[in-house]
Order: sequence, then C-alpha cells, then structure tokens
Amino acid sequence: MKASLAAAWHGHLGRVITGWKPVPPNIVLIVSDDHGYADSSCYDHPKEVATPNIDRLAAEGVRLTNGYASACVCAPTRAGLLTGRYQQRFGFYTAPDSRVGMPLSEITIADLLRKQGYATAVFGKWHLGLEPEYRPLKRGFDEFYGFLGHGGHDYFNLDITDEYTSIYRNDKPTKDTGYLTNNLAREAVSFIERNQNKPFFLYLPFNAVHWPLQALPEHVKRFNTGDPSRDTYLAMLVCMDEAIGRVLDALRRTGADANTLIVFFSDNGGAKNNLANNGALRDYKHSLYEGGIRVPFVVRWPDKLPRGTACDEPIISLDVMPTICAAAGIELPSDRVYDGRDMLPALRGQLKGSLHETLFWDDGAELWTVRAGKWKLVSVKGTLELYDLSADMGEKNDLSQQNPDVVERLERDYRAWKGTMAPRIQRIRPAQPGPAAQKRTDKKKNKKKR
Ligand SMILES: [Ca+2]
Repeated sequence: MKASLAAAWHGHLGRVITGWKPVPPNIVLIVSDDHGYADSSCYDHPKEVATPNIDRLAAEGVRLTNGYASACVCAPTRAGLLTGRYQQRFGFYTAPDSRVGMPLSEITIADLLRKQGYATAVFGKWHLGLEPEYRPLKRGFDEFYGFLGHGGHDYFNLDITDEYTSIYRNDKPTKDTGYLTNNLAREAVSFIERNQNKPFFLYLPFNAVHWPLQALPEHVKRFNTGDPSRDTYLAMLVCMDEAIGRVLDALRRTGADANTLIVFFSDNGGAKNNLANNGALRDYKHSLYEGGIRVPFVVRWPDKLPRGTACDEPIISLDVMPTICAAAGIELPSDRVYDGRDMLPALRGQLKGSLHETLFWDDGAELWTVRAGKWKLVSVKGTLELYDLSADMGEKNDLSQQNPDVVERLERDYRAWKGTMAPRIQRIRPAQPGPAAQKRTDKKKNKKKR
C-alpha cells in the first residue's frame, strides 16, 4: 500500500528520480499551551519536573535552545504556525483577533497537505475563529475534536454550552466526559490507527498546561512541592506528557514511527497564573522578554534527522510550515510572501549562515522586539532596551547606551518590517464580544437603565 502511494506521490510531484521511491512522511504537530521553558526535563529544570516522553522526543531528535513562538500569547502564534507567515501580515496581532477569525485569504498547512492526499485532523484548541467559515473543517482539516474559542477550557466540564466552549466533533457540539487532555490523546491515537495506509497530518494543540489549574488526583498526588497550585500544574504537565507517550506508542505500534516528522513546542512562554517556570528567562507570557516567547521546542524524524542533538540556531514557529512542506516535497504557493524557512538544514547542522537575519515580534499595541544574531532590541512602552543574548539570556544588562548604532539599526529594521504588515483585523471587522464581554456590556446597559 505504501509503495503504491509512493508511486502516486511521485506522479503528483511530476518529477521521477530513478531508484528513488519516497514515501511521504507523516506529520505530527504537537503544541503545548503556556508551558514554561524550564518545565520540560530535557531543558534546564527544577528537580520536581519529569517529562519522560518529551525527553524521549529530544533524545531521539533535535532540541532547540533558541526556539521561539511568533507571539507571546496563544492565538497569534497559532495563526503564524498554520500559515508560515508573520501573522501580522494579515492583521492577526492579539488573542481577541481570534474572535474575528483568521482571514480566509490565508492558506493553511492543512490545505496544502490535504491537497497532496494527506488525511488531516486537529484535536484540541482551535482559537482561529468561531464562525462556520473559519472553523477547522473549512481550513484544510478532515476531522476536528476540541473547542473553538477562548484560550482556556475546563478540563472536566465537557458539556455543551456555547460556541466558544462547547466541545465539537467536526462541526457539531458534542457532550463528552473524562479529562480533556486524555480525550485529545484518545482522538489522536484513534486517528493514527485509522490512517495506517495513508500519509497523515495530525495537529494536536493541547490546552494543557493553560489555566484553569485542574488535574486528575492520581497525578496530583505524585507531587509535594509545598505549593498545591504548583503541584496541580505539574500534574497537568505529567498528564500531557503521558498523552504524548501514547501518541508515540501508537506511531510505533502502527509502524509509522521512523517516517514521521514530529514537531513539539509551546505556543508562548510559561504563564504566571498557572505557576509555570521559565528558568533563567526573564518574565512570562504576555511579555516580549525571552520568558514570553522562547519555548521548549523539539523536532524528531528518526529517518532523516540526528538523534539527541541540540540546535542553537534561532528558529521560530513560523518555520514549521515551510519545514513540513520541504519534508513532504510540497512547494509553497508563489502568490504570497513566506517568512518561515525550512529548518531541516539547521537541525542537521548543515546550515550555511543564519536561517533568519532578523526576527520580529509585535503585539499591535505597545510591545515589539527584534532579534538579530546575538542582539535583541526590546521596546517596552516606548523605551528601547538592548540585550546581548549570547552573554545575557536573562536580559539583565541593558546595553543600549553603549551601542547606539545597534539600537538605531535594529529600530530601523523593525520600522521597515512593520511598514509591510497589515493593520489589525479587528479594525476592519468588529469583533463579536465573548460571553464575559457580553456580560459586562449587559451590566453597563442595566446600569444605564437604572
Ligand atoms: Ca498559550
């Protein structure tokens, strides 16, 4: 079956090399949520952290030490991830922009893979639009189990409520029971088992370890840090790690393991409100210091990548889509600009020069930052700070006064980049208020009436 698919694949690409019979790789893209840089035991970590399955990915793949999310909050990172483009190119700057939806002009990685015969599925947190035309089944996915809106979701209450929080199976709300992290793993394992004879793309965006702090008692009782909230966070993390283990086991059991490219990373830095630990990095989610954007990031592809190595090249989540396309032999559409680059040469230690001369982050309001080599320029409410990340990953020593030329160059680079980005989509189309905002509006109205 694999051989005939490979032949069909060959034909599809329109280039045949004698003796070369590629079998398209399966793609598994696992995203954790608000997961601290130090909260994977394959990174510098406190003693209480043990993530044997994430470690297994690292031991059998490449661990990034300068892996970045393209935003310091959830939804914009996901928009950039699925499109391979700075999400600011299409006006997606903030989490509330997810209430408008990712513009329909954007092409997702799932669109491209499905066109090439892949089975495609997303199980978990969508966060890229609520209206029917923005939902997963319209954005390249054959299957969906998860929730559409809001950053967080109750892990135990899986009742049908509203369009933000109901659990959907494909395009219909569905009532479920159990613990959400385990349910997502259940769906992932089933999808892998059902697609043994077809290349597949599994996008598994866990809502773990995002707030609310809710875990299964059997996981909580393993921890005794002295802080019950931190114990609960670690229990949520362990559950997600075990879920990842079940996905890895399913790949092995079905024989898909060696030719499966797995990318794992957190959608932004560890958050303060879930007691995540970012180690030496400064600050948390919502910040453009390293603690908000540098994340645990591992890539594993047993057939094609080194095992157990670390890569120090700055790599950003925008690179995931072009990397997947390169792995699957798919050309990127030529009608638009792609910011992401194929990271495979960097992961193999074969990169000549830099993958990116500059990387940019911008929350559309008051925060922006540029990284160029060892330098990082951070704008915090109009004040510019400069850090040398090669000597100061904790961003403690502001060197802007000593290096005005670097500050000027990086600011100029940022202004030029920003000039090519789009205005926020919310300004084009008014957002639908979420339930919380609606409640506030209703309250105001009632007050006025009184
Ligand atoms: Ca997040």
